[in-house]
Amino acid sequence: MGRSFSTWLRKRLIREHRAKIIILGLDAAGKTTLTRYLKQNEFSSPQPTVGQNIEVIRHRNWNLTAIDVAGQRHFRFLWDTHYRGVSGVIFVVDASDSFRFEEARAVMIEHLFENEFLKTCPILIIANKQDLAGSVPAATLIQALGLHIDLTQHTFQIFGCSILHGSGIEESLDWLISRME
Ligand code: G3D
Repeated sequence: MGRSFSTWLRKRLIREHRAKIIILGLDAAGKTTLTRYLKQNEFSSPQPTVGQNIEVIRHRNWNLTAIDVAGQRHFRFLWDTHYRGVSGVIFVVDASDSFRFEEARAVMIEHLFENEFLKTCPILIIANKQDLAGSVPAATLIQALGLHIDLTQHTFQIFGCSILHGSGIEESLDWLISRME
């Protein structure tokens, strides 16, 4: 499928309130928990993802095909196969795990900022696990991940969330779809 056909299809689907979104982040950030939460509207502890999970999620009057790709280093090459036709990106960060912020930043630079396919996609960053003591608030995470330096060419927003408590998720998804329209 050529790039122009892919762009045409993406725009047409968006007019019909349908879109493909991709959920990325390091392993254990909460990607699968988020995907399940969006599907079932409740928290459940998942099994680790092998490969990817694909779910159709209904949010407001949108149908979102969400692709949750395994975050372990040896699965990250698989991310490349999903970028075409994506209208929005969710990048989940475990805001309580400051030891991995540097790794998260490196992955964002490699897979998001230098990615031809995602140049025009809005990027929603979820600072997850706000319920845990020691988790970093969204504003601090922007600095810790260097987003104010690296993300100047992209439309992005960061939301502090706890999937466990169901807080921050609705608003963050509202922002994403508002930027895809
Ligand atoms: P991944 O898909 O990014 O690899 P998972 O991550 O969705 O498998 O989640 C990893 C662990 O984080 C899971 O715990 C999950 O329950 C937990 N988790 C996800 N979101 C939250 C949250 O908002 N708060 C807290 N406290 N924990 C969360 P286990 O114990 O199954 O490894």
